[in-house]
Amino acid sequence: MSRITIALSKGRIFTETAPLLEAAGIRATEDPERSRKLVLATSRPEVDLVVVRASDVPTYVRYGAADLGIAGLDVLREQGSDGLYQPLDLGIARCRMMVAVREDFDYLRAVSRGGRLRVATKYLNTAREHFAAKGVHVDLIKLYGSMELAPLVGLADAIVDLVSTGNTLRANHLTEVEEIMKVSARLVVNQASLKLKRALIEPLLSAIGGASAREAGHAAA
Ligand code: PRT
Ligand code: MG
Repeated sequence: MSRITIALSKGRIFTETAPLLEAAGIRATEDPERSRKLVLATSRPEVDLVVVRASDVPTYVRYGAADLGIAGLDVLREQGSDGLYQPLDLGIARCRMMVAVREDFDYLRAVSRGGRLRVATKYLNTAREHFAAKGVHVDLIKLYGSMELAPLVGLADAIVDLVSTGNTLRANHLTEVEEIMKVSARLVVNQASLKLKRALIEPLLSAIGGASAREAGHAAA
């Protein structure tokens, strides 16, 4: 019998995905937040979960080390989704990718003067495309986290980062000036797996898709 491996990250993606997987009869037999195991068995003997960094999910799926994966649109857009079939918007882990600056920084003036803007981000490709489309010249500074600090200490004029409640920006006297895109988690599938394991994967996609549509309906109600 063929097996299915699903790659996902712990934290908010795992927490918000768990009810959707449950609808497909998939429940992890151990809590990934507590376990040190990286391969988790599930209530379905033919399905395993692999717990990886959020930004590593597309890599596992692209190479077929995982058949399915759950990743934010931020990660997929930044890395490109070549070789990945992207059938489902799960509507979870929602946030938006924003340009933000210090409250006392005049962004419109800086942009209209045509000078170079220093932008710190971990999303280099997405930021480069966004500012190129606007005709704004930028010097990009790659960071791996805590982007919000960069404008406070003079490392950058602006950041490109994810925002959900806006609390982190407010706490650091930063403000949103542009939305780059709305983000939610997507289910991605390895294209060869989809062909070779269609009989296993298609029912999973419809159970997970059905559950996310029901959750969206409840959220809207
Ligand atoms: O933490 P690690 O470095 O391992 O990886 P990661 O940060 O990519 O993983 P994780 O679990 O933090 O995020 C996984 C995915 O969740 C992201 O790829 C997004 O698609 C999605 N997501 C949804 C978010 C947020 N909301 C979010 N608010 N990811 C990060 N944040 C951060 C944001 O970067 C900022 O620092 O939360 C902070 C802002 O939150 P608010 O509520 O204060 O606005
Ligand atoms: Mg994080």
